[in-house]
Amino acid sequence: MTKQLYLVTARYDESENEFLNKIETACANGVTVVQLREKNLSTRDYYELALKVKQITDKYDLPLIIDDRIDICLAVDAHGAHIGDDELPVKVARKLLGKDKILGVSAKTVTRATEAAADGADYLGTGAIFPTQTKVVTKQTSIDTLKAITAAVNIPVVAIGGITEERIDVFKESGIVGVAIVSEIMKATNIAQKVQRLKKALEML
Ligand code: TZP
Repeated sequence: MTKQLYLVTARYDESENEFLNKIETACANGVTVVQLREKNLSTRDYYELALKVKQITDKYDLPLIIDDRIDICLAVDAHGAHIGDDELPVKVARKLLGKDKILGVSAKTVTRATEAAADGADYLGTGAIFPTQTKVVTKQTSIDTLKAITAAVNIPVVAIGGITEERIDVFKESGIVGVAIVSEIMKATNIAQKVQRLKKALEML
């Protein structure tokens, strides 16, 4: 089955228009999901940005997931929200989101993964698999742990962290449904080409 290419956004030193254009290029060239991930915006700014990103994802008929913020997910009627260890308990997040929204949960261990699945997660994000400059990561997640997680749950798992075109091979037979990527796409000099090449690499899994 075709693997998911899950774009997680990051804004660098660029205008909002450039940022939105990058997302649009990625959508036009084959990413299958977009997660808007902002850590330092005010609620109002996050909301306004989410509305703009949703116009793009709607145009390409792609799901939009909002990182960390269930309120913003609901406010802009995004498809779902993604939460990490420091956010609300999974059960509570599920209750707030309702049944119809997608709930993604970060899980680095088998215990966290099985609990999250039991508590209502729709999919898991597991990593960081490789070193990453996008997030401070205290401990990387091994491919063996990733495989143990995919074997332990019956919800989809996406791998994240330092994933590049050249590294996609390592996910052969890992049981993942796809990869989540920030900088390899958002920092690419040619995003259209990068996304197409990542898609090609994913076809080999
Ligand atoms: N969670 C684990 S690693 C990571 C997140 C959000 C960042 C991944 O970014 P990149 O640039 O693809 O390494």
